[in-house]
Amino acid sequence: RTSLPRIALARRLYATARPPRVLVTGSLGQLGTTMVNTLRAKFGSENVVASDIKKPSMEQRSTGPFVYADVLNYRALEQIVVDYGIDWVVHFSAVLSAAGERNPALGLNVNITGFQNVLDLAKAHNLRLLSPSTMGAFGPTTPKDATPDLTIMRPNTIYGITKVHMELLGEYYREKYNVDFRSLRYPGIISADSPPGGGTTDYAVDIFHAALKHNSYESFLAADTRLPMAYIDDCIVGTMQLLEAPQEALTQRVYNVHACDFSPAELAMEIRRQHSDAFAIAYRPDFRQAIADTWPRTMADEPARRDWGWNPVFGTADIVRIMLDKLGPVYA
Ligand code: AKB
Repeated sequence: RTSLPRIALARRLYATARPPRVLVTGSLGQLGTTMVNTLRAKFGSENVVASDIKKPSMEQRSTGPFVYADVLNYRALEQIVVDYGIDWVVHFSAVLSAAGERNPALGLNVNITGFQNVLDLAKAHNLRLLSPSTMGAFGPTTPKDATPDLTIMRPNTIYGITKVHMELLGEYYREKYNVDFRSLRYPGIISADSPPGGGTTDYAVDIFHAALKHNSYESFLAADTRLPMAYIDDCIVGTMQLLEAPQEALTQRVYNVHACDFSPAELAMEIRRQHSDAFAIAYRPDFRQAIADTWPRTMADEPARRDWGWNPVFGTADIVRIMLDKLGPVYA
């Protein structure tokens, strides 16, 4: 009689002591490699399964398990979850804003069907699911400054529409089936380690490569297009914080996160200050300008700070310094 609760207690202790087994989809994208390394450092290499439909480099393959995973194939995903005893999924597979406008069918397929598959998997196998959203979920009628979590959301891009769908469906599964869905609305993410893939904020990475290579850059966004941004380390720390936050701490399931904001002209000015007075920038806005024009200039993120400790530390000048330091040797 007395031993049963003890066994239950021991089982609970064992269950909470064991590190989670995490599957990362789209792990070869801009955020995936850093996120996989961070998860492996924390939970052990063998507990983090990286996946993508692309071939990893020898280095990416050498740090732990890597599997082919097409998010459009529910059964194949399910086999990975079962074979590896997955507890948590970080779902990075997505077609970004510019790529989605170039290929709407692909954007709809990956962002809607792919998400539906991991969400159903989370429901069937009791998984925690973190799937990032974006400032691109806002639209032309959203207030542009200090945009709050709850506001008008009528995006006019495939990316934005699919991400609003993702947020609402995730919340629905949370309410209806108790799926542990979590999401954060990323600003533009800046990283020296992996290239961005088809976004409207890609200019803020491309500009550093061009500055070091040619000392000049042609921006596809206009000089004064202010957008929210974050350095990748802040982004990964925040993503880990939300992923690991106790359920009780979360008062909502989708959170804005904002670190800093700048325009192409301001970024160019800081590059001139830190790198070379002669750095030249020209502006030739293309179709991505129309996308950026519908996004916030700044986002309010108090709920993320309050509920799970979002606290970015890198500002514009820090980002410029780090990017120049990291990429400098590549072009020396
Ligand atoms: C994009 O530009 O599409 C992304 C994003 C802000 O989600 N970087």
